[in-house]
Amino acid sequence: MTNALIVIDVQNDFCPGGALAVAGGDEIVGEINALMLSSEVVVLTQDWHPKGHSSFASSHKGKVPFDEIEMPYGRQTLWPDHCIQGTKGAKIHKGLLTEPADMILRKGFRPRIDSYSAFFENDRTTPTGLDGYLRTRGVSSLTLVGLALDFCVNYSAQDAAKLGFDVAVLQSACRAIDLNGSLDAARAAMGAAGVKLKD
Ligand code: VGL
Ligand code: ZN
Repeated sequence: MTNALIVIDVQNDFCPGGALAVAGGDEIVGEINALMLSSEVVVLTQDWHPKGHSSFASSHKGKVPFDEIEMPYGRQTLWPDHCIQGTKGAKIHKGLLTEPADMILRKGFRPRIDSYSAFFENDRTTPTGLDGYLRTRGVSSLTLVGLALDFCVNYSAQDAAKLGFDVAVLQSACRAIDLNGSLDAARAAMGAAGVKLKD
């Protein structure tokens, strides 16, 4: 049974000083570096939005960050502009090792749809290709870490469980945005999906 470490969105914009800073987002870097060095398969993900992305509040007249709107694929939280392709904010945090990564998967690059999950975009059907990559490498179990626990880690973990992977989320190596109870809701949803929540 091959295990893969999936490191979600440890990027400058999700760390203190970034556009969508997650409290303590940079504190997890050391623990993740150590995990990478002892993992057989390592995948990093990178939130990678074009300018004017539809998940940005600035792209919708009269909307402010953290409002919600109805998109053709369902409800979407609107965010501050973040992780714009080629900017400093989109770069992987400089403390995070990238040499141990076998693959860096970018997501959220389609202008009209967001992608929290590393497996499917927010319509929950458009695949990113990660499922095929992991299966063809013989991976059957996953350890997820990174940012943010209640959004991209949560969506990725639930999708991975639905796809049949044995999934653990290592919470000590995650930090959350915690928007209107989103952290408790995420933990409950991951638990119901069969994701193992580890401290
Ligand atoms: C994320 C909100 C918007 C995340 C990405 O990485 O959790 N959250 N884009
Ligand atoms: Zn994003």
